[in-house]
Amino acid sequence: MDLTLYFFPGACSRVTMTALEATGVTYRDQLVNVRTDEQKTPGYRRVNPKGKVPALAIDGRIMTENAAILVFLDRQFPQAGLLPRSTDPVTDIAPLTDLLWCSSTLHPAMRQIRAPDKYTAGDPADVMADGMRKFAAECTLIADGVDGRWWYGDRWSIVDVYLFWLCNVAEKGGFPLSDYPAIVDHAARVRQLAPLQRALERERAGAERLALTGIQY
Ligand SMILES: N[C@@H](CCC(=O)N[C@@H](CS)C(=O)NCC(=O)O)C(=O)O
Repeated sequence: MDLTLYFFPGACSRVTMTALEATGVTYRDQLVNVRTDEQKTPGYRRVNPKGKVPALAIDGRIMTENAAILVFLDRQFPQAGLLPRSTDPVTDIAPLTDLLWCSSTLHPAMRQIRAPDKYTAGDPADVMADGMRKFAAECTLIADGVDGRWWYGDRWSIVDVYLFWLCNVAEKGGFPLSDYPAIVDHAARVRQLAPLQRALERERAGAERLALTGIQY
């Protein structure tokens, strides 16, 4: 399978890249410079008409949306254990539910915190405060779910990495993550995961090729 991941260091493509690293598959990476709005150029829109990262080219066909790509990778590379499986059909859907929660609820709330100016032509303070409220409303659930454990129990899954990325970026935007010690502890554990470490290294290499500075790893 020929795979190319379109990514930007620090963006949500970090989760996809970590998943690819966990599978051990060989893939190419292509940095899309979100800082210069490359994702909105006609050239990139020919790759991904939605103008976002991540996008994964699979034998020349494009797949978008983190949640979908992560489920795809889990199905293609079950040995990586990206998501738990169950013979019970309701339990089996739980990981998809969680991925959609990450992408459709947590991500937009986090983005209101991190980039409130993108949502208003006026004062971004109200947008940010609203994002803070929405994110805090979810954090109790996250904290309960990762308190001294991985999200699904004994073993880490890609949902742990997704939650880590969301909370980490929210914190960079000023969210008081230290109010949730269980999440802080979980973040420290996720940071040690070898596939994430390899993804961060690969992000660094990509950024160095373009001489991008100021990216937080
Ligand atoms: N629903 C998409 C959201 C992807 C997304 O918002 N990606 C951001 C980076 S984290 C992006 O490409 N932003 C550039 C832009 O919005 O112009 C997913 O979950 O994959």
